[in-house]
Amino acid sequence: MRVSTRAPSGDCKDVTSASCPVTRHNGHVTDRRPPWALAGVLAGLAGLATSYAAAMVLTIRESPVVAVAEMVIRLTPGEAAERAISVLGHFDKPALVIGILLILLALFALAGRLAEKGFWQPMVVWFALAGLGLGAVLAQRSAGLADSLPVLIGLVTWVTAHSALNDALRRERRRPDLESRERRVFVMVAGAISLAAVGIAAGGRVVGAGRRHVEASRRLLRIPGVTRRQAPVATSVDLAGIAPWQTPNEDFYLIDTTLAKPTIEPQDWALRIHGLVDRELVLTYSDLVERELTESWITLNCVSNEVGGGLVGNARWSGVRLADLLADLGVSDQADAVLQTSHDGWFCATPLAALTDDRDAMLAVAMNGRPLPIEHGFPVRTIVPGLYGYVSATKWVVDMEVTTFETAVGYWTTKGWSAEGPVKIASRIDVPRSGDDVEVGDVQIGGVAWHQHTGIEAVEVQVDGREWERAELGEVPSVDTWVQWKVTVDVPEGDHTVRVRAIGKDGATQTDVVRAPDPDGSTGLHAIEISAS
Ligand SMILES: Nc1nc2c(c(=O)[nH]1)N[C@H]1C(S)=C(S)[C@@H](COP(=O)(O)O)O[C@H]1N2
Ligand SMILES: [Mo]
Repeated sequence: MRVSTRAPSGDCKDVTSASCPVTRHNGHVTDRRPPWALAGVLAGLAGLATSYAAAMVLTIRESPVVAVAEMVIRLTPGEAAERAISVLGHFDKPALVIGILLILLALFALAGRLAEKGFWQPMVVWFALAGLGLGAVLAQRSAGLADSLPVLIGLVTWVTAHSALNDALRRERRRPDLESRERRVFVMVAGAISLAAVGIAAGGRVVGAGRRHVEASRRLLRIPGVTRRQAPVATSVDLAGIAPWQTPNEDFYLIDTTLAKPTIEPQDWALRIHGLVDRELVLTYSDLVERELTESWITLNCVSNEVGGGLVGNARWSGVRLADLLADLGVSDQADAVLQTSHDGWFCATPLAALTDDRDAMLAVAMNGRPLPIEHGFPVRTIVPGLYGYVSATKWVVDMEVTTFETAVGYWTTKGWSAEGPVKIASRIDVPRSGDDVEVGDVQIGGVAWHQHTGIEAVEVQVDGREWERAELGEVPSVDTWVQWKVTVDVPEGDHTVRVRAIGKDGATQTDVVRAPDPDGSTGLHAIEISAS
């Protein structure tokens, strides 16, 4: 008896053609669509699994799917979001994530079906989805490049797994007579990919659980007198668009050489102080917080910051003064440096004088009244007012050797950056933004200026080649923080350049000589272009 050659959908003469969904041999009709769609779904799930595992292992942030969900929430108009939340109750976020996963499954299947048509068709789906994931991940607060890795790893997995499965399917199509054996190849490849994906996701979860545990200890940690809110002690300059005087932890810039941030439980942390001291010390976390705690507003900045750049922030740091600690241990006269090492193996050499003079160099345990965020060095980091981070601000610090600059070098010093890193005076225009159109007449210009441990005496602004005009400064608690400033200038019609310069409390004016950050910090004046009409 002849079996109908009518396909479940459509009819085709050449059952081996790429567009034919039906194969016919030995009198059987087999719909080929499910394997193609299945290949797409399996490959997509494998991609999701590795991206999830990568997110767990590399960062403490959410996986790309959750990032997309959060972006959807952010982009949903308030009213619609509220209605959805009231309908779905507390399940709004899981419901959203499940919804996104279902849409993803459909798109994975679509990519699978498109792969049957040719090599490049599924690419549209691959890259559109990866693009969306990247967009969502990078739109998160204080996202860094590392945050895009899970999406990229997921994409590579998806494409590789999909190609392997499609190869198996194509071979099958070329040799319809070998169907059952080749099917086995497909089943084996699919099985291997599924197993690997489950294994990787589970592995990521285990590693991630360790991270979440440290995050939980961190959140529950209360340090008497330290973990509390406190209003900034500075008077803010009233001009929208200037960086807030106190930088929220989530917005604080991040610089380090490690991809997977160290996760250290406070009870597992210890700092060894040794070298040219009379008495060595191994300090535990409870030893540390039982000592007298200080707090201080300190602006931290990175030597790599370009003129006008954002690698600078100001926070209230709480911790133990290093000067007191080192005095207790008795430091040898020969020493002039402290070689600091972090849990992740990063190291820097810090001028001893900056750790023993009257400034508030400290082993910090809290930032803005919260235990240090993991990525900012939890549970303990060093903060030294007046020095760039690369020679001083060791996150996850576990070792301090009192030594000399003759023998000690830091990680960045070995790469050609200068050994001692005193911060340079700098100023930045935050409003208006370069390229803005403004109205002719009075224009308010504002921003921040800093010269930690020297202090800012004045800030001046210049429109084109005119006279320098003095700005009004916010009041600050000490010379260790940045200062907000603003000034109203008269701007005639046309295009203009506005420049800013700071004058330190030592009387020195910020130089206009342009230098790159390498080897000891950028110099030059920040300038913006505006157009008045
Ligand atoms: N363990 C460790 N600590 C580190 C670094 C690093 O790479 N690893 N980078 C330093 C540099 S170059 C800077 S500018 C500051 C940045 O601190 P933040 O990420 O908390 O802003 O940390 C410093 N401490
Ligand atoms: Mo830095």
